[in-house]
Amino acid sequence: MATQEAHRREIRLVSEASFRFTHAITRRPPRSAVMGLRAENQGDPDIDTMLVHHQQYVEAMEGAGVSVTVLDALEEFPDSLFVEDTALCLPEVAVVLRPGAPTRAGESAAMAPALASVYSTVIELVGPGTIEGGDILTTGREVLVGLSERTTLAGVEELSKALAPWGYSVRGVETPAGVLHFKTESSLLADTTILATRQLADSGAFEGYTVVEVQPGEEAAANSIRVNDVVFMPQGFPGTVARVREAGFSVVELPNSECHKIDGGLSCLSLRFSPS
Ligand code: CIR
Repeated sequence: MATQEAHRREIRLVSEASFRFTHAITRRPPRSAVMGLRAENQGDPDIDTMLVHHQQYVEAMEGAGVSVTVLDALEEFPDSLFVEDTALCLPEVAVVLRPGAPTRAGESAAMAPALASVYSTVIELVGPGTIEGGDILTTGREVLVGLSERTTLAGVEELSKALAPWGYSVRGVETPAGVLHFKTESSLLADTTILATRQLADSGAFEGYTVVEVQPGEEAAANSIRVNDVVFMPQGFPGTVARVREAGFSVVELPNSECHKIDGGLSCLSLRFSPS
């Protein structure tokens, strides 16, 4: 009986690995973030406000039971606060990625030592493809990778080969034209439940998954993050927050106005993981 119970608990833990996290790595926003990449000009971010929001983000993660490392700001890389794009962290292995934006390519090497301090196995992709973490959605079933202007087929193939020894299945899908990253428009809520914009839900990428659609007009709410028992969502999207609560999830709203001006969502601000 006790063995069966332990086995059931192990299955539950394994299947929740995509949103149960003990650790996170973030990087303090640099003053140079005023020069961060963006598709449209929505005005420069106010860095003092961004720093306040970042601190709130770190405290919210800690409140969800995560031990958070805050790395020093890197002034030479204006987008370096968006650490998610530099690595993929799975329980067994961390993969150092290859950002496709030329101004961001050097951010990965700066992240590698922090990963080596917590993981016994760290792999570095060597190219020639490129792949950014914002295009990678790890579910309870597979690793979905959106092909985008930053993530190439060669990058997806290299990741797929790198993860094969651990039995991960990597599936390349399309990121809609004009959308920065696959996760700009989608997030994991539970193992097989995804929050997505209607555009992405209609793309066919989520066949076999339950999809909660963001309220039309609230597309930026699609970049949220499930962390342990909470879903962190950006402030200002009440219709979508109501839908996520209705679907049975606990929501904590966080301010993200300044990162939004340089196309950054909540997921971009951390690498979240539980090394095994
Ligand atoms: C960029 O264009 O690379 C940054 N300004 C925003 C990166 C957002 N990262 C993410 O969605 N994972």
